[in-house]
Amino acid sequence: MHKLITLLYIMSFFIFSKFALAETIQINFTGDDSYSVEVAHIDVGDTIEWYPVDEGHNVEFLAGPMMNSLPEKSKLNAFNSVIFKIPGVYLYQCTPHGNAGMIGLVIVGNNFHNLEDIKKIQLSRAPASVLKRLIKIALSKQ
Ligand SMILES: [Cu+2]
Repeated sequence: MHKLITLLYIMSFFIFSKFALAETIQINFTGDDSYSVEVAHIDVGDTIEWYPVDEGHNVEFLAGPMMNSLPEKSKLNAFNSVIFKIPGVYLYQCTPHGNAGMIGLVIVGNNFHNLEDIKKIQLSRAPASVLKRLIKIALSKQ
């Protein structure tokens, strides 16, 4: 019995510490018009920070689990930070380079419930093909 209680205690520690220790992931804008991390897998409550290491880029959300309250579009060349509280798949692009394929995915809580909505987003040829590749990567890591 004592062992069971100890085990439960240790398990609860891991479960709660996972929520308590929210992580921050860094993504850079790169010189070849891309994001340094194209597919980010994070937990609910984690933060993503985008750094304007290369000029002329930003972060504009195109889709997410709550279509009527997507994170705000960031300014060009600006640091951007978003805390993700709702599980699901988020799609974003760089406003000037989205049509060239500068897009990224964020998967929050390993939750793909809105993946079909993400696939339905109208994109031009280059980003549509990048999105297919990124979805494959995302699903392979789930
Ligand atoms: Cu860009």
